[in-house]
Amino acid sequence: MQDQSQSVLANGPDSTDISHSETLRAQVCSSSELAFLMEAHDGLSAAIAERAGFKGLWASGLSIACSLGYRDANEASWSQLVDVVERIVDSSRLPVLVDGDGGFGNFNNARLLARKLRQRGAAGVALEDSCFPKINSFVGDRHPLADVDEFSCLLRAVKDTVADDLILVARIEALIAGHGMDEAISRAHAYADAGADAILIHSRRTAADEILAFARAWQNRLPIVIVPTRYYQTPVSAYRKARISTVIWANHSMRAAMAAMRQVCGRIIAEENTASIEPEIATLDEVFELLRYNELARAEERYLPELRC
Ligand code: SPV
Ligand code: MG
Repeated sequence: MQDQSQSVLANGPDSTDISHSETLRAQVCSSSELAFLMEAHDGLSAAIAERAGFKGLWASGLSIACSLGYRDANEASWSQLVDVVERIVDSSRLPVLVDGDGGFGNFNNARLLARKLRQRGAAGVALEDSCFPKINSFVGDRHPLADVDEFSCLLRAVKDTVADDLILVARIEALIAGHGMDEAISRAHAYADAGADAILIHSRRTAADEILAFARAWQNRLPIVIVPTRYYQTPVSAYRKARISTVIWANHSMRAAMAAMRQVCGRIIAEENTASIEPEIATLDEVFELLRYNELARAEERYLPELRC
């Protein structure tokens, strides 16, 4: 049974003895166990993921953009991202790996982003070698890659700025951009040399063949992180066998929420009544319990004694 007094709205990163980055490093970088990171795009989705039993969170650029009504094309600013990350961090005790896109500019923007993410209690940042403004990896065919030397220097600048306070995941978009495995592997080596802690290799195929081929060629020089959004049919046993380090379930809470909201809106429009949907949606008591309204009531007893009369 989870300690409910700590689960949601804890005091952020200071409330734990071990730093979030150490926890994430243990999961992503030094564990022989396959780790899972669950997408969160706000405080509520973070709290729900923690309650479900996940041990780490992915602050997804796509899902955060979507929840703000933006496209995943750097329409949300870095400061909007940082603000949402703060809510995610504050709403669970889990380490949060933040999707930092391409760093929102050059090395200077990327190291500023990393510094701000550290201040807000993130555990790590993933930076991808796409050009600003990026577009989601599954949209269209135009995915120009950043220059490998420039992106390596950007990673170096981030590492020099945040050292081990944030896990630095270098994400390779070469396969998304239509380049071959050689390009992906040579970029991975360049990013490892630049100080990355782990490599995220992304693929838009519906089978995991590219990812597994990458893992074979890479030979575990650094831990591998994957995002099986399109190749969801592959069982995770294949990733364990390939010694993949971390699987990110990148957008499933956002998509589940979208489907549920669409359905409920449609039914209320059609039925002009909520009676039939009541049994299918979260009760208000569940909302109050998850967000620990009881803690507030106890605090009022303590700090607002006049309420007693
Ligand atoms: C995200 O969740 O924003 C990601 C993963 O970057 S993907 O959408 O698959 O590119
Ligand atoms: Mg993204």
